[in-house]
This record gives sequence, C-alpha cells and structure tokens, in this order.
Amino acid sequence: MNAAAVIANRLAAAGCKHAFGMPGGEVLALLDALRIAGIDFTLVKHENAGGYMAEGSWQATGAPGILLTTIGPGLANAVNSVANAYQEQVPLIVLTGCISHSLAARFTHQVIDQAALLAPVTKATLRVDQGIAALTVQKALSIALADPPGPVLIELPDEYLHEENWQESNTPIATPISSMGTGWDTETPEWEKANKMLRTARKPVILAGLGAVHHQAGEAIWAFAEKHQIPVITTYKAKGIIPEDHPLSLGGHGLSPLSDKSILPLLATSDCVILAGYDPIEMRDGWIDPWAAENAIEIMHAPNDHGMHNSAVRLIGNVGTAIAALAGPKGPIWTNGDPNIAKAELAEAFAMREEWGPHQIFRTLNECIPEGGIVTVDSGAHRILLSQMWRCKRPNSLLQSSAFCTMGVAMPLAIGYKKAAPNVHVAAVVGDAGFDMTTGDLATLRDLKCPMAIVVPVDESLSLIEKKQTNMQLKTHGVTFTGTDIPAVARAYGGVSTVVNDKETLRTELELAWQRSTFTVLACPVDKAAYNGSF
Ligand SMILES: Cc1ncc(C[n+]2csc(CCOP(=O)(O)OP(=O)(O)O)c2C)c(N)n1
Ligand SMILES: [Mg+2]
Repeated sequence: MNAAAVIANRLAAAGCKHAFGMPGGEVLALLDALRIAGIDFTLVKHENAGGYMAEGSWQATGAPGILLTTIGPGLANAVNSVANAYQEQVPLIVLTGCISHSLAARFTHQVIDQAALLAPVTKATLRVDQGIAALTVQKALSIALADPPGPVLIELPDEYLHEENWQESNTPIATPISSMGTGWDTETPEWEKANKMLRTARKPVILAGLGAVHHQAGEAIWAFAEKHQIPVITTYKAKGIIPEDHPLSLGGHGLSPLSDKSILPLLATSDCVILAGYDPIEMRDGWIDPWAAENAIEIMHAPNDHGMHNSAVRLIGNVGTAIAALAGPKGPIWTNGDPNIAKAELAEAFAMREEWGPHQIFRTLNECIPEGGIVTVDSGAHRILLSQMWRCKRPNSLLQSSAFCTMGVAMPLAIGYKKAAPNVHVAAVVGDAGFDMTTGDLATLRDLKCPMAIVVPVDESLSLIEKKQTNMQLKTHGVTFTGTDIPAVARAYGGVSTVVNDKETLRTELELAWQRSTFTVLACPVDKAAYNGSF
C-alpha cells in the first residue's frame, strides 16, 4: 500500500464514488489508486468543469465531491470552481500533486505556491506527510463537511506517490463531524426572547436560505409555516424548501430589483422575521439591513461574520429542530393581507409577456421537466428571470451558482449530477455566451454517453451586462457577438440539436430529449429586449 492508495481508500470509505478532473504525470498514481478503490473517474476538458461536476455529484449523492488536477497549470485552471465551491458551500476535496520540499528548494518548472493560490478560496490546504495520509484525508473530510461546508485542498508530494510499505502513524482519526446536531436548550434567555417575540407577532415572516437546505429543514419549516399560517420567502438556493405552488410560498428572491419591490417592503414592515439558515451571500446589495434588527430572530447553521443585517436573537445550531421548537403567534396575523398582495404583485410582474421569448421558454421547461427531474441554470439575464419564474416542488431541484454567480456552471453541474444519478432527468439552461464558454463539456457528454436537454436562449449578447451598460447610459460596447451555429457545434460533438422558435416545438423536442441516449441541445433564439424591465 502506498500513500495514494491510503487516500483513495479513505475517500471510498467516506462514500465517494465519483471523481472528476484531468491528470498530469504527477497524479497518475492517485488516479490509479482511485480506480482500484472503486471510485469512478470522469475525464473533463477543463478543470473548472471538473469542480462543478464534482458539485453535481455531491448534490446527487450527498458524498463530498472529488476534483483531481495535476500540479501547477492544472490546479490553477481549477481556481474558479474551487472559489465557487467556497462561496456556494460545497464540500469539495481537491486532490493534486506537489513536489517534495527538498526538490522545491532548487527546481522551478511548473512550481507555484499552490496552497497560497487556493488559501483564500478553501477552508483548509493540507499536505500529506510521512505516515499521515489517512489522517490528512479524514481531516479534510471533517473540515469540508463541517458547517458551512466548503472545499479543502490535499497536496500529495511526489516522493510519497509510489512509496510502497507506507507506514501510517497510529494517530487516532476523528470521524467527520456532523453538522446535524439536534439538541436545543430552550430554557435560555435567547429562546425566551425569541418565543416572546413570536407570541406577540402580528406580521411574522420566514426567510429561509442555504443553511436550511444544508440541514434539510424543509419539513420543519413547512409544518411550522402551515401551523401558524406564516408566509415563507427563500433565497434562490432554498427555492422549494416548501413547494413553491403552496399558498404560503412567496418564492425565491435576492437578485431581482423587480421582485424586491414586493418583497423588501414586506420584510421592512414585518414585526418578526424568522431567519431560517438565511445566508445573505446570495443577495444583491439591496438586501443590506432589510428589516429592523429588533424584529429578527436568526437561526443559523454557523455564526455570521458579515454586516448585511442584524437580529435581536441569534440561535446557532440545527435549523430544522430549532424551527420545530419555536412558539407561534397567539393572535391573528397579517390582517391587512399584505403577503397575498405581494404574491399577486409578483405573479403579475413575472407573468408571461410574449408568445415566444425567455418567459415562454422557462415556463414551458418548468412544465415539461419530468417528476423528480432537476434543472441547472447558468449566470446571466436568463438565470435571474428563470429563477423568479421557476416553481420548485422540492429543494435542490434548481441548481445554480447564486453566491459566486459564475458563468460556466450549468452544463458541468448537470453532467456531474447525471453521472451520479443516471436515472434522474436533467436539463441545463445556459446563455449563449455561457454555451460558448463551455462547449468542451459537450465532449464529456459524448464520452459519458449522457442524455440530457440543454436549452440555450440565443440573444447574441451578454444580456445581463448589456442591460447594466445601458442603464449606466454607456455605449453598447464589448458585450455583443455573432451567433454560433449551435446545432452544428452540438452535432460535431455527437449530440442532437435543433433551432426552436415556438412553444409547441419546444415541448415536443423536450419530450424527445428525455427519450434519447445522447444529449440534445435546443437553440432558442430570443429577442434580448424581452429582458427589459423583466426582473
Ligand atoms: C466567469 C464569469 N465571467 C463573467 C461574468 C460576468 N457575467 C455575468 S452574466 C454575464 C453574461 C452572460 O451572457 P449569456 O451567457 O449570453 O447570458 P445572458 O445574460 O445573455 O442571458 C457575464 C459576462 C461572470 N459572472 N462569470
Ligand atoms: Mg446571451
């Protein structure tokens, strides 16, 4: 047994079944060890895609994602996806090689300070040393999974790669800590204060975020909301924490000034805002101090160190069990009907506008995605409108980068999910610039023989940025491009593709896409003007 085998076996024991990445000579022993340990490896065309695919596999299985890169350029290529995992709170193990300490003193080729490069975007950077491979992996898993989850780098020095007769030290190895601790002492002054605020509340509202999703607090929130008839607002990540067609759901928010017009006044007038795992990392700056601090009860999976808002009571621990233990209002609530007025305003603001365009595409896809299916969406104008219009029946059924908001995630996230959960129907919605950024992922889809639908709203523009440019009264510059022949590109990679210009064809093509054994790209020309004033 060598160090690479120890690492791979530990990861397999932690339930990891999938790894993604691109090897170089320095990690071939690790790659082989993963194979022997039964961890499937997907070769990607860009390391960033590997990081997002690893996230997709975590979303599908709950096991930490694994990204394998070679030293230097390989790891440097992955920085965006690691930073994304950091902000999106994804437990990601990044495996790479490094040169030995003694060689590093003289050798320079491809040698950079990898730990320093990733330090600002990882929870920890660890380096395997003599006898502590298992300990290092276990530590990495503990750190990656602890609240809030995030990425950890493990560097394996080349001198240990092939060393047979690897001797592990006898250091006791802690099992990864669970973020799901349940115990609450409700006799504390904080709890008394929280319950007093709730009993006297007349305008309570729940704002649920990523922490509620991590703690699978949906059922508790749903039960509590229904019991006391309290409306539920979520971030984009927490969409579906209660079904979004439920009368108490006010949908997901955070990046749309148009939806903020209806939601922020509700929060400002609320006399009891229950923050259920709400992390404002997903929100635009309009969400600074959206409520009176004395009216907020904050239940967080981890202490906050931001300055986005404040609260009268802070309860740090499991979100679901805390919600279940809270008291409820004693008198009638929202007698002025404001939540229903806001709900009606939102329905009106994001209603279908045109026979064909982004609204129609997103509504149709939302209707056509089979039960249990998941959709990923990239960054851009399309994402904000889609997120506002989309109705999630379950949490984690619409996946996106909503904290880091990077482009280039939708296709690889979908691929990683599909790889780990082959029976789930998966679709990716990606802007035309995002598509051009990640066409290499189509080659991965081809290699994996992975069927899925990829829907591309084609507007020949970085519409979100062009919109901002126009709002700043700047000349349109550097934001438009000539259209790619998307069907030709998709076919060249072995997929099926067509241009879609109407709702009925979109429905038919989606039906066909679910039945195919290869991927389907639907290029949907839209007028970018449809986004004007739309979110
Ligand atoms: C990696 C990365 N580069 C740049 C940006 C800034 N950005 C955000 S949205 C966007 C436009 C995306 O264009 P497209 O994919 O066509 O989507 P659209 O806005 O047209 O719907 C850009 C450039 C980003 N978020 N991430
Ligand atoms: Mg575009």
